[in-house]
Amino acid sequence: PLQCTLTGTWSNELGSNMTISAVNAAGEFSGSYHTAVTATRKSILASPLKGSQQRANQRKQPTFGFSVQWQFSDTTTVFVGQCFVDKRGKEKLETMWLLRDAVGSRKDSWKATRVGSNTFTRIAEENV
Ligand code: B9F
Repeated sequence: PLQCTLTGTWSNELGSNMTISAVNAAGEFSGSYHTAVTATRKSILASPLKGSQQRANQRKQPTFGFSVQWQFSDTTTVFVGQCFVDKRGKEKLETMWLLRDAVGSRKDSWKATRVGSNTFTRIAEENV
């Protein structure tokens, strides 16, 4: 496509998958995130995501943000990024994320946030 749309199923370099359902006129969307990694023994559960994209359908390469409430831990991740379309029409989501851990007290707050980046590419629904 010439224009990047977030709707669909995406996969990142960690092997995590997310599915974003329709983006509404206000640019808001929701979906489901299935992380491939967790760093604990707890079993992974698909977790809801909610976000919005800037000026949906007016920008070729829109910026967006969304948050994920993990269903198997007390933590939250927010992602912020931009959708790019290369000259072959292939879309990539370049993102950075912050993962907030739940710590017991304010004195432990300094160590509660992790940061990283992920690149997502679109995958066919049947590969999920
Ligand atoms: O691993 C996280 C978690 C929180 C408390 C125990 C486990 C939840 C899943 C986060 C998944 C991250 C990565 N997956 C992905 O696709 S979100 C950003 C990355 N992109 C141990 C203590 C705190 C974190 C790990 Fe935990």
